[in-house]
Amino acid sequence: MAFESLGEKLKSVFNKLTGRGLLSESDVKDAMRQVRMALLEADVNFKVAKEFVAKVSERCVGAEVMKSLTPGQQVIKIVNEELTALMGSTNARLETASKPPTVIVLCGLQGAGKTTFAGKLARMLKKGGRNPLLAACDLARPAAVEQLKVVGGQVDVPVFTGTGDPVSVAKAARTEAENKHFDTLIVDTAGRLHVDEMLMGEITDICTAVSPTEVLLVADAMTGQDAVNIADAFSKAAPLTGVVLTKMDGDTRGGAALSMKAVTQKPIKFVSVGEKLDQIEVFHPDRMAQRILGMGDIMTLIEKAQQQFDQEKAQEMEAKLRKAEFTLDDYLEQMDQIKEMGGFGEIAGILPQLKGVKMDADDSVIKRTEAIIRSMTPQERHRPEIINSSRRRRIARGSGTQVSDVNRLINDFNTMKKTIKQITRTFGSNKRRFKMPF
Ligand SMILES: Nc1nc2c(ncn2[C@@H]2O[C@H](COP(=O)(O)OP(=O)(O)O)[C@@H](O)[C@H]2O)c(=O)[nH]1
Ligand SMILES: [Mg+2]
Repeated sequence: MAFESLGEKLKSVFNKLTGRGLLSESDVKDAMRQVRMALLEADVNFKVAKEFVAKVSERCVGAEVMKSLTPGQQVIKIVNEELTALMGSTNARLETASKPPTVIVLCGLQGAGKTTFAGKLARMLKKGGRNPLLAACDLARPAAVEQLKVVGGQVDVPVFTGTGDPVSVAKAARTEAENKHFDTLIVDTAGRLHVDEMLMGEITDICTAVSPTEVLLVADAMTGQDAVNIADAFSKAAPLTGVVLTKMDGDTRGGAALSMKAVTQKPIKFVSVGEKLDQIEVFHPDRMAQRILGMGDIMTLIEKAQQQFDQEKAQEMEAKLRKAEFTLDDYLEQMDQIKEMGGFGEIAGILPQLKGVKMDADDSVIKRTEAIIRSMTPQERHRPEIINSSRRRRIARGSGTQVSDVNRLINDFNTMKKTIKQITRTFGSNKRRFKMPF
């Protein structure tokens, strides 16, 4: 998985900082040296890594962190914010032309994934209600036109083809799009093995001929800093508006994703995460930062949660969690909501902190949990720490379960409570963005 090694290294740096008292300046310095090493090992551009660490260090030795009672969490928060800023802060959306068609030219080296991405983008736009046309302007390889036709067929989007030179085919495709009222034209172009003048000339001419709204460089994330250098070279030949990083499903170390914006000033707009035509993601810097830091895709989880949860109830729950008043009664209520969200397994998949909590929210577990909690006294429900072994035996008897079931429930509850507390602490001061879904 991409970024795994970087994420693990950062986590081990943070682990040394969390769960302890005040941080000294040398603690911070030490941690930042390790963060810098981790970034360089992930193939992040040298200058970018240096500037990143300088920025984070400056904020970390500020009063806000040094005097905080949870300095480790503050450091993670700052790193998270700066990683997000490094990758462009917000999602760079695809522009649309004020007068259709919107023309999107794809360029890049051979094998980068242009043709595959053309199909993915066409599919995504079509699903979003647009009416795209693909244009086969890679006339360098005999099989290239055929390949795009196959891809177009798979996503049910027509492919414009022609013979002659790529520039006139692109021009004709634009006319076709205008006449037949396609709102978007996606132009697939030829690649080369290396950046060379002929290729650059061709891209320049195609762009002049079709006046594109978007010129996206498609680059292989696995090539790390090479991808960044290629983007730089292409931006001299064509009015690049953004970058697509492909093969992010491979074990890329992450350098391309982290350095691209800072070095080239071009935002990453999409990532391609597999060979199948639905394996495309809109690039969100904040989500990527959280993924790198091993916090899971919290925004995705929240979006999912928000569809399911009553907002007010979630806020009430969040307040309770903050005051650590989360009780077994609340737990019982959560079980039903977790079930609505697709079960605990799915949540744990998005939010790795919850992986330790082994809990299936299938009907029988929920029924058993309910039975056990109903057999507890109100005091036991509010202060589970008083539940000793004789109480456990009584509860098991009363609920028709085993003592081991009671033990498991109390353990799960404690783990969940602890984990949730950790998460709220990390994100607690970032209220606007983070709402506890539980
Ligand atoms: N694993 C993986 N393979 C990809 C991805 N995108 C493209 N490929 C593969 O990379 C190869 C080259 O892709 P293609 O679209 O023909 O590249 P082009 O020469 O730039 O048009 C093909 O075998 C694709 O299946 C991706 O995101 N992940
Ligand atoms: Mg191709």
